[in-house]
Amino acid sequence: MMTNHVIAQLFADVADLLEIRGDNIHRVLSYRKAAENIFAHTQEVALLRAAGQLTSIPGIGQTLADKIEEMLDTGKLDFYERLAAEIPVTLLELLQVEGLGPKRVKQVYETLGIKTLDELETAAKAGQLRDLPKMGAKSEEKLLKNIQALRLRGADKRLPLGEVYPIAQQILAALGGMAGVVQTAVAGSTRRWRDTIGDLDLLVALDAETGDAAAVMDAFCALPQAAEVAAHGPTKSRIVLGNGLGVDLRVLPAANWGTLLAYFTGSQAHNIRLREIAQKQGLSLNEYAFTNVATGDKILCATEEEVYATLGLPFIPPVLREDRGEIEAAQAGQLPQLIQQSDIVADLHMHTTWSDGKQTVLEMAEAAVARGLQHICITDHSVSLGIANGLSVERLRQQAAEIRAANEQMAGRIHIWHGTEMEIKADGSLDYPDEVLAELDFVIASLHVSLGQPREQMMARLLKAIENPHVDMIAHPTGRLLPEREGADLDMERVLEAAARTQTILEINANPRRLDLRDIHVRRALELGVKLAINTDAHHVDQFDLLPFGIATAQRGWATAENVVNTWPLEKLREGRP
Ligand code: DGT
Ligand code: CA
Ligand code: CA
Ligand code: ZN
Repeated sequence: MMTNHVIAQLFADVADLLEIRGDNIHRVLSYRKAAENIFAHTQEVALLRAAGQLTSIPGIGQTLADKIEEMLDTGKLDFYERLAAEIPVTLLELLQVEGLGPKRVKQVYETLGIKTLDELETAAKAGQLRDLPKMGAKSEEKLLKNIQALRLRGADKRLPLGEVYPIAQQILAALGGMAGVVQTAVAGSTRRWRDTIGDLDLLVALDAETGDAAAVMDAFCALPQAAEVAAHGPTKSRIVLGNGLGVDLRVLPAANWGTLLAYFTGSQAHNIRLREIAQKQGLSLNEYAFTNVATGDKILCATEEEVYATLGLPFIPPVLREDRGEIEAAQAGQLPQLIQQSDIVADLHMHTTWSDGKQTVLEMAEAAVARGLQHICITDHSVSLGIANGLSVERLRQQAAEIRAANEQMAGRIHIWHGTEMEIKADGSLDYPDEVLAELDFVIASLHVSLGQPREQMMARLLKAIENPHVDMIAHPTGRLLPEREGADLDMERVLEAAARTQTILEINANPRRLDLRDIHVRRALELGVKLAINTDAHHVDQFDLLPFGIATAQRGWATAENVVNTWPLEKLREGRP
């Protein structure tokens, strides 16, 4: 079956093959972006086609729509077949080797006939690569190391943002204290708060007088976290950490900071759009500066605001920089007023010692007060989730009494709702009967078990929960776990439509292992009028601090404060409940 997944993979391969062939970068990117958008699209491409709506997918114009129709009709893509006849598709695996770009892949293929990773490794071991232009014995040795590293980590391994973020903070703290360092920043996908990270990009700005780039580079390469130094240069170095994460560091004078930060924050697709706007103004743009093409004059930007202002644009927050319409919105003065953490007054999903949480109701309440929350909802697991010590109806009622007492004790400093995180069982039934649900302030339904069931079965389970009038919210709807578990096979469009129709809230689970709903589903949910929640699902008071990951995911889906029920005060949430 030509699922979105299969179509996206074919387009991604076409992009890579075109790049190896040396095609126009715009053409390459149009296929690559189409692949990303199709992969993440909530609606099945086959259904969109039937409705004549293929071009409603971002990045799909008539040309690509025709290609999709061809794939759906014939099960293959003639353009891909022709490329594959011209360029061996085994070259695609070579692109996974760190530091091996399409130009080099083309070169080793054309000059040495190397088509596979094994052949490349054999050639490197035999010393056959060192004499190629711009190679050398050292580069050859590094390439061999990178081939072996690839075999160890496996292709395309991305780490969850939650693992990368603290590492970034640690390294920047170590470098930020050095003499002559004016500013440090994370860049790349980490600064854009993407859910998974290919490699970490770090930047350091130096004082023109006192800055010492070589000292910063030495300190970076000597970090205790560095398992390996992949490159050690005067302004650019790369280390690899024990967990396989590559970390790039670049050092530049503070006067270039704005263009540097913008360039390395990306995304690449966003950057290309910025450069096109610059070109229309007779400017070129790279990481160092704008250059007036006619006069050669440079415009240095010390801040990103200056970069965008030079292009006649308002500042575009990094979370939006994916070329998903943010440039057009900025040009029209219609960037969304993104939700901020300071807008949040409630957390509606958390656990206590009643099930598998580490703290009591009162301890969670105190921790929530300390974080400025006005109301929280205690949602321990339900009876069938035995491994999490789920609550029987009897224990649920005992808990209600404890929460009443806790509310009295908190004396208005915070309000505690009594809820549940109820299992949607493998057979599709719900874990508590309706009359028990009716006693609760807030009912979450969740999928934790048998996530591998076929789509129709998963959909039936989830839709039944959404349709139940007592269910207020669905937690982490797909059940994905980053980086290893993809989540249930759901027709997200139908899920979102049902949630909109029944006014069921969908959660953005802030835990960085989940970030579920993901950004693109958030965006579509908002288009359909679905209400969202951002919850930490804290099992420990420290996990309240995971909230920024949820906020960023909401922002990446263009959410404003009004879209998110956690910004609503107590009374509004009480009344707004279906
Ligand atoms: P990742 O590492 O796969 O999670 O994603 P990024 O976005 O961090 O990508 P990375 O590390 O390859 O590059 C960091 C940024 O540097 C990227 O977002 C934009 C910029 N950049 C890298 N390569 C290119 C390029 O070939 N052209 C342009 N315009 N920008 C690039
Ligand atoms: Ca990166
Ligand atoms: Ca990088
Ligand atoms: Zn939970």
